Amino acid sequence: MTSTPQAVRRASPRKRRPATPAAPHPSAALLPQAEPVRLLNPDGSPLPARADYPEPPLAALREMYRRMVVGRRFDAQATALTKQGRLAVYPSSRGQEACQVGGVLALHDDDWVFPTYRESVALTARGIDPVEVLTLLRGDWHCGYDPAARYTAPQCTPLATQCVHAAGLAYGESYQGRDTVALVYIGDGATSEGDFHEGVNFAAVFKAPVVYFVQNNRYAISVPLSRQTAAPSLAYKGVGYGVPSEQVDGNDPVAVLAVLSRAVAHARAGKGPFLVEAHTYRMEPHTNADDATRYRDADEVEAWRDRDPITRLESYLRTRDMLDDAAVAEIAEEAEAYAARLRDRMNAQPTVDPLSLFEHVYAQPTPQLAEQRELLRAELAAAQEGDA
Ligand SMILES: Cc1ncc(C[n+]2csc(CCOP(=O)(O)OP(=O)(O)O)c2C)c(N)n1
Ligand SMILES: [Mg+2]
Repeated sequence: MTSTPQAVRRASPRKRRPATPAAPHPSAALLPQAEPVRLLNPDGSPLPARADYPEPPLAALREMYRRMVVGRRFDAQATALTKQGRLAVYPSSRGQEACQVGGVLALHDDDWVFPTYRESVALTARGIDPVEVLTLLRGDWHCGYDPAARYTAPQCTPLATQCVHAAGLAYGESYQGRDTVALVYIGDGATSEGDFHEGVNFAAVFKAPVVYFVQNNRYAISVPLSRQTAAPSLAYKGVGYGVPSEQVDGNDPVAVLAVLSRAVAHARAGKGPFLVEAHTYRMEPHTNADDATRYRDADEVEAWRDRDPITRLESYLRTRDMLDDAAVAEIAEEAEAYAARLRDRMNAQPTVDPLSLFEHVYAQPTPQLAEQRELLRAELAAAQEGDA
């Protein structure tokens, strides 16, 4: 029996049209790479070179090392000054030095920095007098340095408000035909604030040249990252606003400088804002007033000690003949002298008059402020009498 035409049709292979390749999703160009960019292993040995993030010049990396070492010594000194009653409070950035210094080195001197309370090391790395940097943290009513002369906004304590300030300044600069870039330092927790989203959105719509640099140090005081976000990376927060982004190993100084340099170049070229998330870790408590043992394990802290950004860069620079024992000792001595000078000058600083808190708030103090001022004045007088 011969087969039916239907059976023949079923047996013959189907001719398929070649599939048209799917167009790339429009957001693909905005998303960060799946893994944080890394150019050094944790032991400082180099990873293969990459075309998208060329290694910064060795001289810049050596200067980065110097500023990181001096910055860490400054940071330890500032913590000690809180114990001596010379500072009201100090948020340490120990462990985050690659981010602190990398952000500054990626900029021109007349680009703007918008720091938070945690960026004292970034500001000293920018060349601002350390006594001026610590003025606010000593409890004074002003930020200590001249923001316009230093192209550096006051250290911002209300979370994320600097995101909108930076968008406005950067937009104003580009509107006036200047190619200034504004770099915003912001923490992981603060990306949950409305001002972060409003700032990023404004900057994107108006193509303001801002680099939003998120130092994800895993905690917002005691709140771990997992309680802040379900996103795979904080850098994903850019895509909804049309902002390209990248994530980087924040304890790899070479990668941090490479990624930030590219982000700054993007903003300076008039392409609008860029978002970088650096994965790093806060080695110390939130501030000297915090007890981090109440919410995190010592093992976790120890694991991050092995990824220290300073020893990582030091061993890399040694293999590239950019550092030897003598140079390391010389930089350590420089850091020691820097801390000693700071200590002496802070000890000579006048104590801040608590009543100055009420000045410069309003031209005409409100009745409530006047009342509070009188209460404080009476309390201080009573305390003085008690001391006598
Ligand atoms: C608008 C506002 N809300 C709350 C606070 C209190 N506060 C100070 S620091 C902080 C945590 C911020 O964490 P993160 O943004 O991750 O920065 P980090 O301190 O880790 O550098 C909070 C909630 C604040 N300063 N401002
Ligand atoms: Mg944080």
